[in-house]
Amino acid sequence: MSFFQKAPQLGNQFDQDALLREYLERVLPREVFRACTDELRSMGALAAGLLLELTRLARKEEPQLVEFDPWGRRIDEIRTPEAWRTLARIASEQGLVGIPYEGRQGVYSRIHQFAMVYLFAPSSAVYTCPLAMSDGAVRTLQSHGNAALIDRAVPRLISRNPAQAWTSGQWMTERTGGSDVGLTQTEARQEGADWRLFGTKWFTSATTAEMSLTLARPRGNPAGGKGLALFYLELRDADGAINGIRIHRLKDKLGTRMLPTAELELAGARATPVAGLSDGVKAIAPMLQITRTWNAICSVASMRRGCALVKDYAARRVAFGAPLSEKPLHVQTLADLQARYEAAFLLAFRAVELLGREETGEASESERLMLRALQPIAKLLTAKEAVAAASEALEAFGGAGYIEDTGLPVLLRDAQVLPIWEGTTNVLALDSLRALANPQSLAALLADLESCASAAKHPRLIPVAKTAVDIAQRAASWFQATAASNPGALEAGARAFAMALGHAYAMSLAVRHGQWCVERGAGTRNVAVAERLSKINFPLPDQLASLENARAVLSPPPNSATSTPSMP
Ligand code: MFK
Repeated sequence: MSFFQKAPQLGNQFDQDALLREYLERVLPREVFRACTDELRSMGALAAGLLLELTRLARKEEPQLVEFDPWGRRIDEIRTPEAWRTLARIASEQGLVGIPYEGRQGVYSRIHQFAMVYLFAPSSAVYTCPLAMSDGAVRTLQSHGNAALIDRAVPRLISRNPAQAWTSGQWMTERTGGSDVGLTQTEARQEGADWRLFGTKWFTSATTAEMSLTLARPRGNPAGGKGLALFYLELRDADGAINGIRIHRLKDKLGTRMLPTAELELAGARATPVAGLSDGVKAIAPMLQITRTWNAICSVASMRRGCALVKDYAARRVAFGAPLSEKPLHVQTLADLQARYEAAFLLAFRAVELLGREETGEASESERLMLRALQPIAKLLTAKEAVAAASEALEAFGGAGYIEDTGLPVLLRDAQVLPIWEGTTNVLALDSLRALANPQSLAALLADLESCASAAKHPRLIPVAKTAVDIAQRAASWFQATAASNPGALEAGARAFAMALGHAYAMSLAVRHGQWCVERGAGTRNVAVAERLSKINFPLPDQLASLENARAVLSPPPNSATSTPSMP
């Protein structure tokens, strides 16, 4: 008789997600939890049904750039499939950008929003990208208080009416690079009352947006990030004519292929300064803080999707005489995936909680400092974890995980962008040093970590709490000693430092969550998660080989040829 493997199945992604429900019950007042439940459940159903089908359709028909109309006029139009546009409609109807600005759940509105985003993201064909940038644009415009731009753009960006809703781009990357934004070459020239932009943007994500925030250097300004200014522009006028922009091509990317990412030229695009004519990097930072939070939540959502698929499949797939779910080595692998996902979840949502408190004026000074430090740490750790998890999840399917029409490989390809865009792991590690340069920030983070760890009463949680505090204190001691004495070693250890500190903090959050679950009679599953996390090693910076060793490893062998290798 022929044998066919069974495909993994997804049920309602809210009902099947024990961690999400426990977490929301813990952090939300009962009436807020009740108020959000119906919406979350219906998003959970969409994520396993209609959205999943739209994603499958969107993948079949990638966006196309149409440069000219049939009569030779330049139109620079990006055509997206019907499925992508339906995803856009659903996102706006569900208020995925609007929820925190509507503020129905007060200080909990960001948790409400990001719980919805978390359910939406893995079935969204990466429509989360334009949403993240739109959210970041609202926050940026509001934080600069430019009333005319706020009145014009914000109601559209947060609209639940798809016919009125806009999305925003965030054009920061040029040929000079995506990390060192101070090298931006785009020039802003004043012509009468107008500002016009001239330059090339090398990566612009979701270029179908109606507006964008971008950086340009007003003519005569000095080099570097301080000489840049933040500009607002609209891509088309009321008649649909493009605003001095030429779209050169769509990027041929490893993943996120449903998302139109373009290389474009600003050839006199009309633009408006958002916040003065200098300090552009600082002015766009509010955008980064929001999009990096989206990135962390989308990373966690990707990990959750991998876990859900793999767990379901393991119960169906029989090999060597038993379901995979009964095989000891497979059980170990799946438990690692699940525990690491739960740590990432708690870390990312902690950043969300603090963001909500900051935006509603409820955050204390220590919470504000902690949030600033936690954002880069949460972004970098969850993104790295998401790639590793996607790779492991594919492997758990054997060969099927490598076959396109199972829909599995896209999980890995789309995850790989998460540690790249919105700042690479190393750039974010350096940003965490920037944030922690204020000694009160590290003190605030450590105090919160210790407070979470001190929730441990269950005998199995007490040693986990101790491990979390020990790791954090060792990381902090290294940071304080090295920052004062050896900037080179500080930079070289920044990634290990941020990862270890993030892991220790996540462990302390898992301790607090595990204790809460025990106390409400929900069993010891979360205790087991915390115990497993305490066995995972993230090397501390003082355990790494030194920078001198790294340089020695990379030094040319004696008498080596000096010819320059070329790309294939
Ligand atoms: C799924 C959801 C994801 C959505 C994805 C959307 C699509 C993605 C499209 C993109 O990827 S867009 C490109 C994203 N690009 C980046 O994230 C840039 C990465 N590079 C950095 O973040 C660099 O660290 C940075 C450009 C900020 C370094 O520039 P500088 O000019 O060397 O920064 P500097 O001089 O240290 O800081 C300038 C000011 O900004 C300082 O303030 P002061 O002038 O008051 O001292 C900094 O404190 C402030 N600043 C820098 N980073 C900050 C910040 N403030 C708050 N938060 C930050 N993160």
